[in-house]
Amino acid sequence: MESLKKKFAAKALALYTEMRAINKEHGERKMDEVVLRQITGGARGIKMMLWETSQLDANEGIRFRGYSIPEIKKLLPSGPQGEPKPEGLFWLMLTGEIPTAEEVNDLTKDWQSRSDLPQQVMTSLDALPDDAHPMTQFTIGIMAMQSDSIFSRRYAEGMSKTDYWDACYEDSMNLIARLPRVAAYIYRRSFHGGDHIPADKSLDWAANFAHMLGNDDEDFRSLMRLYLTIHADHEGGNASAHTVNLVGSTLSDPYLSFSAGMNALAGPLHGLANQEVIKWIFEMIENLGTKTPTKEQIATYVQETLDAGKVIPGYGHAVLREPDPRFTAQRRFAEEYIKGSDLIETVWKIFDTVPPMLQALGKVKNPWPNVDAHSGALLVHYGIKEYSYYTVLFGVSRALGVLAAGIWSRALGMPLERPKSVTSDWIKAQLKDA
Ligand code: FCX
Repeated sequence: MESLKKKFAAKALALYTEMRAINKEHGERKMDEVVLRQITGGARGIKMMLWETSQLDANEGIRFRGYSIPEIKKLLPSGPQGEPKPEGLFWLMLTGEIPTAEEVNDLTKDWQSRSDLPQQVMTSLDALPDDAHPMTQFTIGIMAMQSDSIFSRRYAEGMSKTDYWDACYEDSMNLIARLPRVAAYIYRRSFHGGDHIPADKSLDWAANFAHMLGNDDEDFRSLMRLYLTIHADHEGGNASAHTVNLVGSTLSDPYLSFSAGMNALAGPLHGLANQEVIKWIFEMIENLGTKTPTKEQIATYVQETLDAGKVIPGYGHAVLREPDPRFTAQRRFAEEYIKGSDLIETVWKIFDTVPPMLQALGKVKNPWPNVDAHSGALLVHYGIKEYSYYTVLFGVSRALGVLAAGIWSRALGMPLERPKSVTSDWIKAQLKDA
């Protein structure tokens, strides 16, 4: 895949030079101000990181290199039913350009050629109990490949700083190529008695993943193309992306930094929310004794969840202040491809019910659904009912964004990340002095 690498190298070198000059001339320019609430409140909104691959607007949602989700759906090369191929998004995030169908096909072939798993991945996973959480298996599967890291090997051999991005690119391409196989292996060993399905090298990245999971329905392939595209990146400050960035800044290789990020994605306030949503809906259905709850019944159940001191999974966001366009894209998919699903109707009724109730609490900054509110119901429809697996799918997609961003970081020569912490005594002293 020399064309992608060459194209990236040219763009990265130009930006490296430009940013050096900008830093030199404007390095002391004030770009932000920090208030106490941000220090004690999870660093919300503090601008402290360069992240080329995407940017999040609180009202509009995510843009990948300037393109919104509807634009991506229209412009990127797609599968037979028109859903974008994630390969195209990866290309866009690295180069800033919309690739041609031929460029995307070449990238598919490149990833296929890199996708064979070393035996130690299967051996490591098979040593775990079948019921180990799929996200635990996922990080162990990733770490089992770390001994193959080109970046770590070349660093030990004395690689020059100017070659970091090249080694990082090769590791990232290998890792992305292999992740669907690792993830499918986990799914089949955990939920299908170890009855594994060999890869089909004639298929694109997402369709092959769908195939290895065990569903060759063309609609499911389309869902996987869309799903793996829209979960890929959400700028740099979210917990999984920021973790990959932080760990990568120490020059830990992409296997080490990506697996660290997956441990952040595995938290219920982040990626694990996709399993929590469907678990909460299934519990509601069981509790109410009906698969078609009314909005009034849903409202009662929502109130019980809130009264128990719990959050409503799939709702709220640290940055977004409108319904998440990733939720909307999944809703549009369901409207186009799926008819008569009680579960999906329930997701839509929850969407009509929850926001005013969260708003009424007076403290929730964003009462609207996020990406995780819809995905589970789509997956259940296509037979992926084992919800403890859902965050692995999110993780496979997230690799595209965070690893592309990691290649950018190494190419731009980003330094070790080291923000400042303070003690409560320091804060009190500042207030006294003021
Ligand atoms: N249900 C109930 N209460 C909620 C809520 C929800 N969905 N969302 C926020 N709140 C509460 C907070 O718990 C907090 O309460 P407190 O003051 O008593 O501690 C208050 O509202 C203010 O929180 P807010 O500033 O609005 O939200 P944060 O930026 O702190 O947190 C998350 C954002 C996403 C963590 C929060 O909205 C939440 O817990 N949502 C449910 C879990 C979820 O869906 N996570 C997935 C997010 C994302 F899409 C992803 O990463 O995948």
